Amino acid sequence: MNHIYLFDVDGTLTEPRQPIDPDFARFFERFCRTHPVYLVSGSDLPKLKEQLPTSIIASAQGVFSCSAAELWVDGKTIYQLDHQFPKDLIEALESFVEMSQYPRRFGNHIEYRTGMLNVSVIGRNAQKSDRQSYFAWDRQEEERSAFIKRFIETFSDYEASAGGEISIDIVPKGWNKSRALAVLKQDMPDGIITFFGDRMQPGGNDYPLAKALREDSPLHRVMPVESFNETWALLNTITSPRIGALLQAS
Ligand code: M1P
Repeated sequence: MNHIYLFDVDGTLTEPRQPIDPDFARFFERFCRTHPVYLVSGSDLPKLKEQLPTSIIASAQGVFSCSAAELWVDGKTIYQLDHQFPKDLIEALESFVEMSQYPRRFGNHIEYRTGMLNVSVIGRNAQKSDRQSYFAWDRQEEERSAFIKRFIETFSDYEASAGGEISIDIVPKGWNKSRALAVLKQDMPDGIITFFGDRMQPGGNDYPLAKALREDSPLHRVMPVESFNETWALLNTITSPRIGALLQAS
C-alpha cells in the first residue's frame, strides 16, 4: 500500500509568501527524501521556487501549482490547463478592488496564472507588514468572505476561495486542489493520502481537496494546521514515534 503525503505551501510549510525556515527546511528535505511527497499550492512554480530550496522541490515526487491546474515532475510539465476568463468577470474583480474601503493600494491587483486568477485589494506588491495590516482588517470587516459570497452567486460557473492573507483565488468550477486527488488516483488507485493544509474550512483553498479525501476513503488523513511549526510537530510524530508520544502526552 502506497502512503503519499500532500502539503499546501503558504501557511503550512512557510509563513505566507515567505521563504521556508532554514531549520524546518533541513528537516523537511529529509522527510521528502524518505517519503513520497507532493506539494499542492495555489501559487505558481516561480513563486514556490522563491520560497523553497531546489533540494526540496527536486526531492518531492511532484508539484501541483496554480490550484492543481499544473503538475510538474522532475522540473518537467506533466500538464497545464488554461482558461479564458470572461470580460464581465474581470470587470467585477476590478470594481471590487476599486470600491473596497481599505485605504491603501500597492499595485498588481489581478494576477493571471494558469487556469486561475488571483485578486487582491492591496495588491501583490504589498510587503509583509502591509499584508498583515490588511489581513487583520479583513478579519474584522470580512471583506473577502462577503465578496466571495456575492461573486459565486453572480458567477455560478466559477469558484472563489481565500487561500492566503490578502487575496482571493478564482477558478472555473471544479478547477481546485481536489484535482490532485483525481490525478494521483489514476496511477495509484489504492494510495493512502495524508494532506496538510492551513485553509481547510469552507471558503479556504484547501477545503475542496480535504472534502474530496474525506469522501474518497476513511483511510486518508486530513491534517489542518495553523503554521509550519504545527506541521513540523505533526511530522515529528510520524518520523519519530517517541517524540510523537511525548507531544501527544503534553
Ligand atoms: O498558497 C496560498 C495562497 O498564497 C497566496 O495568498 P496571499 O497572497 O493572499 O497570502 C496566493 O498565492 C494565493 O493564490 C494562494 O492560494
